Amino acid sequence: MEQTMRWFGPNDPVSLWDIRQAGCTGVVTALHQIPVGAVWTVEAINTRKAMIEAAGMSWTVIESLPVHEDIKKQSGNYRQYIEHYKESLRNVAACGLKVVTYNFMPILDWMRTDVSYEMPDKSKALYFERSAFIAFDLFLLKRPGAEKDYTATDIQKATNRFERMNNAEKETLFRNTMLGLPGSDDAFTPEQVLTALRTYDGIDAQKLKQHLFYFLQQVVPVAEACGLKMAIHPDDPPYSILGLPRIVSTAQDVLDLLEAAPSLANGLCFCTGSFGARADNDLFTMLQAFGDHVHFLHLRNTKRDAEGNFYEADHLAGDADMYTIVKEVLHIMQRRKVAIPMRPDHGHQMLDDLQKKTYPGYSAIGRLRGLAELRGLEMGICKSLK
Ligand code: DNO
Repeated sequence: MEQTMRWFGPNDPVSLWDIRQAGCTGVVTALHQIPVGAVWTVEAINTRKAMIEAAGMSWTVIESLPVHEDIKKQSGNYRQYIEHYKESLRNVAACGLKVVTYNFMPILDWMRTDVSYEMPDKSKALYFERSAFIAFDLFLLKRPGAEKDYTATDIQKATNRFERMNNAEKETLFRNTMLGLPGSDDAFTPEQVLTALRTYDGIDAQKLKQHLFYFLQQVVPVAEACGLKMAIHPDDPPYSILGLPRIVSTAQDVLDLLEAAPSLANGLCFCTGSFGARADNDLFTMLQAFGDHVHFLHLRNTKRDAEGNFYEADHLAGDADMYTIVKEVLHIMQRRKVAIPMRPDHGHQMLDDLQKKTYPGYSAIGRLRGLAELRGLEMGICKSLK
């Protein structure tokens, strides 16, 4: 696998040299400064590429080339935004890049209730606590009609959970859930979220899928023609939240989107942490089935419990059997004769990083630990296969 780490650009407290010292040959990044929907110019792409190359690495994957909300809703200027997307793809390819990650989650990207959940070794992890999330939805965001999405038991548990929280805990929960998009420092306000949620009235999962399929039918041929691979990131967590449809959560969802635009350029960012947060996703079978379409890997691990909570476990711990997964990835790479880029993800905040301010999940040392473990696992399997 090609070893990479995500870099949020020149403002990231983790430097390119830190990433190089972690043993990476590739960097995963995006032009976060360009507003969603605007064209990425060749000049802007090349400037970023040169920075990465000056640190002795290559820009292996774009994460993400974000999809404008109008495209997801097929509203407003969506046709123009699709044309912009195509132009960005052509520019990216002209600069020699090969893989483009994106997602189709309405409004929000990943969601956690706690970004400094203390582990037994005193490192800090990201955590999704179901009752806290429901409490946020019902009592902090106060989303109209939210009660309809939950059972009476869910609501009771969330009420008890909320009553036990002091004001500081309520504020932290609110801040964590409203963190905004990865790579941005801006949090959403409840009013902004409620207004945005209303714009999805009338868009159910079936409709959102149609919008995704239309988008794919438009952009995949362009990607294919210019030698790019598209890699959609699954929903995180992999189910509907805040009443919004989510449509890249299961094996069936993946089958549907691959069928909608048949091409090897229509592919996946196979995120073991996101898919793995659902007990009914069998990661190994999914990898076997979709191996030809896996163009990027997020190899992180989550630990679920019966209540629907999950935390980010150490990369080789948690519910995903990393040994079986990496072994299958090695088979896929042998068959396809490629090195699939991978990155560790959502490392624990630990050691010196406990004192630093970094993007949640993206401190250096925890990811370095994950990467080192995965690198060793890969080498061990490789040698034993010979
Ligand atoms: C979280 C990331 C996601 C991912 C996007 C891809 O840490 O894995 O935010 O970058 O969903 O578009």
